[in-house]
Amino acid sequence: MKFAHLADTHLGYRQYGLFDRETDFYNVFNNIIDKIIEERPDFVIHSGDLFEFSRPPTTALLKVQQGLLALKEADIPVFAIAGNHDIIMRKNAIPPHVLFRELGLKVISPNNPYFIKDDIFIGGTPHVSKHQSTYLSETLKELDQISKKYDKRVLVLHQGIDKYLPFEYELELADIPESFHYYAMGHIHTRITDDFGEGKLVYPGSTEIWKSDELASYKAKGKGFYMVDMGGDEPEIEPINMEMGREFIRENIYYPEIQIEIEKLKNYISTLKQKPLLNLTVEGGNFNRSEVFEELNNAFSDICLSIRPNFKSQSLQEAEEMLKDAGAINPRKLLVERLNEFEDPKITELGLSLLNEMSEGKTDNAEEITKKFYGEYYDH
Ligand SMILES: [Mn+2]
Repeated sequence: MKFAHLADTHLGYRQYGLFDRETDFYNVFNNIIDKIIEERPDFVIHSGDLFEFSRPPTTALLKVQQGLLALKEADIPVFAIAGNHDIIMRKNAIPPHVLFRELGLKVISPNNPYFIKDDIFIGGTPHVSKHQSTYLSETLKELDQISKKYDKRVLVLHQGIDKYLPFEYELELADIPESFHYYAMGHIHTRITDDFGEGKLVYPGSTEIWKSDELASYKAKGKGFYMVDMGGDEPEIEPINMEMGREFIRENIYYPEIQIEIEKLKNYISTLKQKPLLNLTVEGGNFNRSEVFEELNNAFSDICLSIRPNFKSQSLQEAEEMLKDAGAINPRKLLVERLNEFEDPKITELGLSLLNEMSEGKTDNAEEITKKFYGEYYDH
């Protein structure tokens, strides 16, 4: 008895507003469906964030329809939960997943908290916010009770756990029942496999680079999905790596050597099959930002999909150091004072994280944080 486990496909996400990036996410999804059919599992589990939004673009819906149709023809059912991205934070909210029930998508929800497939218990809950932690622990207790009637038990969740996500978790490891054989997790975009209770706890990770800081873990651990064999006493897991067509280049360039660095990068980029995404930080020495910006644009605009430069000239670095030493102005302290006037810790937290990201020039991170904030608290 084998199944495929994936999560965080984020279909419909248009990174940096680029149509090609939206297509990249679709392409890897298509490739995964083909690979799953080749692997011939008995079923598939998708642990949430199938879509980027609770109201996905039509193309994203179409890609899922085509994928599910192919799996249905291969007689492979799919069990899924909604993640924090594809659910509206409202009671009795309906995720877009329900559109595909006729195509063999079994939606695990408060109304249908579990399914039995060939004597395997597959149960869970859609993403639950930190404010509903009591509901979450009660649901877990109920699932634990019901599942005990079955020999093989799989728990499907889309949550951050304190052990792996210490600053943003909704669930503590201690609150998870230990009686399941496989914990099919979603939410954390890095691949994680761990021993837990009687079995394995697995985050398959996102299938594409959703945020540029996922690059390091992608290089170290790869991206893709897992094949899980439930035949033995303990599940056996095998990572299946998917090739990503497009490269993400993140480099620091020392300004005095900018010409040499540009040539090196151009040579490297000429070896790539697809235009890469280029994330450059120019630092050291005194330089004129707009001149360097133009220089980078001239060098790379035709051969890269996008160029995102950050600049840190010596004078700026020195000024920052001086301010720190003098302790005269503390923008962070001033900001917190003003934000506290809203009397809402969520807003203070939002303001501070935006300050952090934007003072490092990470505008894409700031954009994600803002979207997520509005998605969680104001998307009705
Ligand atoms: Mn996600």
